[in-house]
Amino acid sequence: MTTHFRTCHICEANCGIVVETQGRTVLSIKGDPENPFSRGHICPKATAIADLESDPDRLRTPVKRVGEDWQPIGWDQAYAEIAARVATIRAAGGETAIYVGNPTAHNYSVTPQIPLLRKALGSRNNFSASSVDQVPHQLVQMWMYGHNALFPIPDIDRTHHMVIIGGNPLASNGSVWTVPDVRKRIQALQARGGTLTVIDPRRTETAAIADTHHFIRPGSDPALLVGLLLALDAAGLVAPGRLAPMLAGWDDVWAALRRFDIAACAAACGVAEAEIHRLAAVLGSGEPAVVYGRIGVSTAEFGTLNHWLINLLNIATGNLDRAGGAMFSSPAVDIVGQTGSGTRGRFHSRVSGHPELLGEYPAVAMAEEIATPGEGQVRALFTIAGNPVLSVPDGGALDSALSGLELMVSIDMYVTATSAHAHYILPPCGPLEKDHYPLFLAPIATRNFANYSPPVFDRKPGTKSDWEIVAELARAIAGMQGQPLPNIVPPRETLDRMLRNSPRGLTLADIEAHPHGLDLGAHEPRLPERLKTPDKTIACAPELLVADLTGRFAAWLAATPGDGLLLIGRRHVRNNNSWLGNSPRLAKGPPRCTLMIAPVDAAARDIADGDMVGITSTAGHVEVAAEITDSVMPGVVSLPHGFGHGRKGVRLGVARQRPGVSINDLTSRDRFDPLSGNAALVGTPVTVTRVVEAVAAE
Ligand SMILES: Nc1nc2c(c(=O)[nH]1)N[C@H]1C(S)=C(S)[C@@H](COP(=O)(O)OP(=O)(O)OC[C@H]3O[C@@H](n4cnc5c(=O)[nH]c(N)nc54)[C@H](O)[C@@H]3O)O[C@H]1N2
Ligand SMILES: Nc1nc2c(c(=O)[nH]1)N[C@H]1C(S)=C(S)[C@@H](COP(=O)(O)OP(=O)(O)OC[C@H]3O[C@@H](n4cnc5c(=O)[nH]c(N)nc54)[C@H](O)[C@@H]3O)O[C@H]1N2
Ligand code: SF4
Ligand SMILES: [Mo]
Repeated sequence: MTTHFRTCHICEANCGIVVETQGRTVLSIKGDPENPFSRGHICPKATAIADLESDPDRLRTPVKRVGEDWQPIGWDQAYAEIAARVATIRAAGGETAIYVGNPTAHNYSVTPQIPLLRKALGSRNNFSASSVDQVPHQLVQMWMYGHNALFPIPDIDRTHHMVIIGGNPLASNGSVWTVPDVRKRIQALQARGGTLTVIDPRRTETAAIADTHHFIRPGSDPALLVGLLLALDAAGLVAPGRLAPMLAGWDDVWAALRRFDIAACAAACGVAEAEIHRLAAVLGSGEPAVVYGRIGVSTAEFGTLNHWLINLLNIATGNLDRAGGAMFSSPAVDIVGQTGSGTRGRFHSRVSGHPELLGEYPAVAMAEEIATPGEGQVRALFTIAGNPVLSVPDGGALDSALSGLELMVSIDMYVTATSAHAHYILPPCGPLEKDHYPLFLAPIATRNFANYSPPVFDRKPGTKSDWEIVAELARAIAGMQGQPLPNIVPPRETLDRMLRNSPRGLTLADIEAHPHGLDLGAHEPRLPERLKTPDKTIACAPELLVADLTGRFAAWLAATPGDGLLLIGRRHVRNNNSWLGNSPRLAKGPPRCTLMIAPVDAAARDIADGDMVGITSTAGHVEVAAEITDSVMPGVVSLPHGFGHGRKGVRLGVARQRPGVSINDLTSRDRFDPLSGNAALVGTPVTVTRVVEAVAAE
C-alpha cells in the first residue's frame, strides 16, 4: 500500500487529501489532518475521484464520430485530420471558435497552452465559462484597482461580521474565495462573538447556520446594496479610515447614490427598511466586517453593478485591505505581477456587437455566432473541459447550433450533452495521473498558501494530459497553415519560473518540500502598493458604473415589478456543475433535480409535493417533480443546474439513470449584464403548472 498526499482539484477549496493506493487501485481517499489549511476537511466529491479513475464510461483513447458510432483513432491521425479540416474551413472563409470550461481553472498545466491554440486558430471567437460566472468581479477590479485579478478576499478567520450575498459556501465550499472547511470557520466566527448574515432568496444550508437570513427578490440586490450605503451615510458611519487618501472619485460616488432613497430600495428588494438600517449599523460598527457576493449577484442583470457596490461597502466601512475585512493576497505565484491588467471593448462580436472582455466574447453570444450565416460565421468549434449545452443560457439553441458545425472537437473524457456533437473527442488521462498546483485558486485563498501535488499514478502508455493535447493540437494546426511551430514549455518549468518571478521568490522545490502544503500566513494590508492604477489610487467612480447606476438601475427601480414566478439555481454538495453525475458514490440519495416551490405558490397552482410540473420560459419548457418547501421565498422557484443528461447521444451510464432536466433550457440569452456580458442566470421569469396526466381513452 502506498500513501500519497495531495490537494483535491475538484473545487476551489483545494482540500488536502490522503490517497491510499495498491498498484493502480485507489483504496481510500480521506481528508489530510496535517494540511495546515484544510485541517482534515473533505467533502463527498473528493471520494468521487476514485470513481473518475475507474469509470468505464471514461474515454481512454481519442475517438472519431462515424454516424452514431465512436471509433477509436490514434492521436497523430486525429491531430492531422483536425488540422486539415481547419485549413479547409478557413480557406473557405469559415471562422473557428474555442470554448473553455470551468475545470481548466483547476488545471495549472493546461492554461498556458490555450493561448497557443488560440494563436494557431487566429480567431477572436474566444468563449469561456467565465462569462456565466465571475467576469463581473474581474471587470470591477480592472476598473477600480487597475488589474482584473486583484480579487479582494474575505478574511473570515479574523472578521467579526460577515455578510454573504448570493453565495452558499456550505454547498459550494466557497467560490472566488478558497476557503476549505468553511463551516468550522463560520462556527469559529460565531464562537468569538461575531455574526454571519446571509442574503438569499432561499434559506440555504449556509443561511441555516447564519445568525440572520433575509430573503431577497432575485435580481434586486443593487437596491439592497444602495440602501445599505445610504443607511451608512444617514447614520454618519461612512469611515474609510486609512483608505481615504487613496480614494479617487469618492464624492462622485455619493453624488450618484444620494439620488436614491432607502424606502424605495427596501420596497424593491423586499428587505425591510429597519433591517437595512440595522445591517448598516453592524457593518459600520468599526469592528472588522466584510461583505461578499457570489453567483447569485454575479450571474445577474446587474452583476457588475452589484460587485461595484459590494466593493464600495467594504471601502465605506474601512474594511478593504484591513485584517478581518476584504484583503489582497500575497500568493506564491503572483499572477497580477505577471499578466496584463485586462481589456474591454478592443473589438466587438459579429452578430450582436458585444464588446470583448479579457479577450473573450460572452457565452450568451456563442449560439448566434455559430448559427447566423454570413462572413465570419463560426464553422469549427473546440471545447476544452466544458459542457456549454448544459451550462450556458438557452442550451437548446446551442444544442441545435452545434449540430450544424463543419468541425467540432471536444477535449473531454466523456461523451456529454456537448461532446456528443463533436466529430472528435480527445480525452485526457485520469485525474490521478496529473500533477496539480492551484495556480488561480491559491491567490484567492482566505490565507496565503501553496501546495504542489505530484501525480499519484504513472500515466498509462498512449494517454495524454490536457496540456499535451492542447499544445500538440496547436502545433498540428499551426504546421498545417504554414505558421511557425509554437514552442512547448513543460508546465513544471513554467510554474517554477512563475514562482521565482514572484515577490516571494519561492521555487517549486521549496513547495515540494511540504507535501501537506505550505502555509504562507494570513493576509497583510497591501494598499496602496498593490494597486495597479497609474496613480495608485482606487478608482471609486468608474464612468460606466456611475452611468449604470443612474441610468439602467434608476429605470429598473422606477418600473413596476412583475408578479410572476422567478427561477433561480442551486448547488448541492454531491454535485459539481454538470460533470460528477456519473459517480456511483455521489449519485446515491434522494433525487436532487427537483423544482423547489413555496407552499403558497404550490397551493395557488394546485400542486402537491412530488407532482410533475411543467416550467415554461421564453426560452423553453421542461418537466420535473415539485418539492414544496418554505425554504424558498414566495414568488421564487429553484432548480439546480448541471442536469439534463438524457439528451441524445450522452454516454454517462450512471447519470442517465436519473438524468434530470437542464435549467439552462429555461434561461435566456437575452438576459445578461451589458457591462460585462455575463449571463443573467438568476431571476428568469417562468410559469409553473401541474402536469395533468393524459387519461388513456377507454
Ligand atoms: N443556470 C445556471 N447555469 C450555470 C451556473 C448556474 O449557477 N446556474 N453556473 C455556471 C458556472 S459558475 C460555471 S463555472 C459553468 C460551468 O460550465 P462548464 O465549464 O461548461 O461545464 P462543467 O459542467 O463544469 O463541465 C465541465 C466539462 O469538463 C469535463 N472535464 C472535467 N474534468 C476535466 C479535465 O480534467 N479535463 C478535460 N479535458 N475535461 C474535463 C467534464 O466531463 C465536463 O464535460 O456553468 C455555469 N452555468
Ligand atoms: N458542490 C458543488 N460545489 C461547487 C459547484 C457545484 O456545482 N457543486 N460549482 C463550483 C462553481 S463552478 C462555482 S462558480 C461555485 C459557486 O459558488 P456559490 O456562489 O457559493 O454557489 P451557489 O450555490 O450557486 O450559490 C448562489 C446562491 O445565490 C442565491 N441566489 C440566486 N439568485 C439570487 C439573487 O438574485 N440574489 C441573491 N442575493 N442571491 C441569489 C441562490 O439561492 C444560491 O444560494 O461553486 C463551486 N463549487
Ligand atoms: S470541498 Fe472541494 S476541494 Fe475539498 S474535498 Fe470537496 S471537492 Fe475537494
Ligand atoms: Mo463557476
